[in-house]
Amino acid sequence: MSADHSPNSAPSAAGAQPLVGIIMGSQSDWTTMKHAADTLAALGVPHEVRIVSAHRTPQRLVDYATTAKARGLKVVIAGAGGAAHLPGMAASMTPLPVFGVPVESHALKGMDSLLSIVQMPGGVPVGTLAIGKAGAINAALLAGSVIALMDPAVADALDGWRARQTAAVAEAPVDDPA
Ligand code: RP5
Repeated sequence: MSADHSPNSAPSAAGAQPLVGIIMGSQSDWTTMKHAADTLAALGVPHEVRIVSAHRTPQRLVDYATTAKARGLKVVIAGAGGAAHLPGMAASMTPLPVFGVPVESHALKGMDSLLSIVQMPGGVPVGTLAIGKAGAINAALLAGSVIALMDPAVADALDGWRARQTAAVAEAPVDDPA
């Protein structure tokens, strides 16, 4: 994996074919979407990260979504906030599974993002995750589960991730868990 996970960075592993594309509507979404990139990196899933705005760069969105499958991507993770049309528009232009992450907005705390992403018309699915960090992590875990169907190394990494998560949960609470 590359250490540079900033939006518009090169594919995550030098020379590796990205299997998951992470797109987001704005640089301001990166704080949230970085959790998806970090989780994919932990699973060893090659990925790419791009800023693609449904409203500010519509042609970039068309180009990205219509070429995603041919470029070898297997899953798209799309994060956006407010009038969050990016995941749905991406889903309308690619047959790949699209997981949508509602980014927490200032005005409405991400409820606008959530409803914009989840209320897709029948026939154009977006798998919608939770608002914010948890949604970004879970989108990456779901993407990893898809890749694991065809990649035993990723399946093993996913099993290990779950086992470590379980092992990290204490039997009983303490006053100061620092
Ligand atoms: C959306 O508008 C982006 O996904 C972002 O969450 C929100 C605000 O964007 P900025 O004004 O911070 O660029 O398109």
